[in-house]
Amino acid sequence: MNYLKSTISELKESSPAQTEFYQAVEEVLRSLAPVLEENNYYKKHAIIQRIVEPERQIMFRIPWYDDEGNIQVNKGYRIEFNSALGPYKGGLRFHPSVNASIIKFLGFEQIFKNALTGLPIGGGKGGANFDPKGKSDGEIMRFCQSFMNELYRHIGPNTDVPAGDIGVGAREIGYLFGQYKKLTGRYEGVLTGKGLLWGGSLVRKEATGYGTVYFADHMLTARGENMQGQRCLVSGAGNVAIYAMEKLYQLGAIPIACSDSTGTLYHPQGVDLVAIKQLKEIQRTSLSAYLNIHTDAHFTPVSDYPLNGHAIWQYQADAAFPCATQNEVTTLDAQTLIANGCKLVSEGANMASTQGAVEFFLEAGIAYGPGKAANAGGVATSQLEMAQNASMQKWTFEQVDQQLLQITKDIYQRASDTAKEFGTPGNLVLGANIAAFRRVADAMIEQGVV
Ligand code: NDP
Ligand code: 2IT
Repeated sequence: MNYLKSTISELKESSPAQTEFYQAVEEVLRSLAPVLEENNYYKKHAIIQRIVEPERQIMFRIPWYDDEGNIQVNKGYRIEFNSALGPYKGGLRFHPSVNASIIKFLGFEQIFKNALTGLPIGGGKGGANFDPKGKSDGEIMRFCQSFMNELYRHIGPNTDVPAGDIGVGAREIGYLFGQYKKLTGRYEGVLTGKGLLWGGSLVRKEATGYGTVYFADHMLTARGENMQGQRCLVSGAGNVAIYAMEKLYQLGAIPIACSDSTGTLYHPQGVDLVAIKQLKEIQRTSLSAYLNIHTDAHFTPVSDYPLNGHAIWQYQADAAFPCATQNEVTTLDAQTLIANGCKLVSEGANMASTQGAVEFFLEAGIAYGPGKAANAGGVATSQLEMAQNASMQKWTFEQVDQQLLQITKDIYQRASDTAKEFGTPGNLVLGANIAAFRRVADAMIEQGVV
């Protein structure tokens, strides 16, 4: 594994202080040992050195006026990481924790995730260190407009197509699209996750959550089981978590807990999804307000739980769906889950589990779907939105949902077959990473040294 050590140490020199990025690279490179060590082909083409370096990184100033008339300044990013398989594609994250490392890890993951879908999309990611919490609608709009004042010159329906991620949903995509249109005079599919009245696709809103549950179902089917009656923990209470819970109910499973940045909600009879949508999608408030509706539920504030673990993973359940953010499942959390009988983890969030937690799941032999395979339904449906925009068509909910189901099945099959090919059946981390890498690397080689 010399190439692993040397790559990481070179990255530490050339791109200092990017911990999350090193973590994402290390996870992929560990899996690639069997393909890299067995022949010289990829080495000869310097594929590893090329694939860890973004094709282009854009960093920019975002000045905007708050409601008091003060000028605020944020930092914006767009990383156009790899275009071997298609136009750069990936979301935008607005969160105070955003920095070059976070955007780079997300962009790196996106290359492989997008490759796994089998669709013609390259990898990119962007965002800003902007905190949408407590901001008025006017402030959100002015921020989005200022963000687009720079971004518009770098994106386009055949070059780079951003979408949502943490802190960026339909409202923000609307303001971003409006400003793009104002600046360019073009009405085109430059963003995905658009509203249904103006070029959006049915099922895109639901796709990541639904897809993560479909992926779980494929893992269970291969083990002769299904989702019926499974008691589930779903972290987060945003776009991915809400629609994961919706699909769980549709498949006869029971989400018994969810969480947000203020704490964890536990409702053993099954979380009331209508109430959650009202609190999180409409009122945009803390989950603790759920107790005003259901006095028998339990809420644990974030501050009441030790730092190296997360309250949601302490509850006994059959399956876990981390759908909030990176590194939200630690080794301690993984041990707790397994000790309590959890037999499936399907990641809606990107890099939801730490390296230690991943190793623990693999050793325990549970069904483990890593984010880049399990949450790819979101970006896949974005590509379906691009296809509808380009052909000026609008498909029905059922047409899109059927394709989403089939794409998640194909991703599962690709990862599972590749794991078998390399003698580690069931190891979907290795299977997903190798299957995706071969597609991207082979396309890069065929396109020459560019
Ligand atoms: P949202 O902003 O809609 O929701 C995020 C949820 O997670 C919120 O409930 C938020 O709490 C909580 N959360 C976020 N960051 C933290 C944190 N640092 N600590 C505690 N809680 C946190 O984002 P999405 O649902 O879109 O994204 C969730 C995850 O899924 C991310 O990892 C994203 O990268 C990944 N993903 C998203 C896709 C998409 O299509 N949107 C596609 C594929 C992956 P609060 O409500 O208090 O803010
Ligand atoms: O992480 C992801 O895959 C996303 N945030 C969605 C990307 C997209 O382009 O739909």
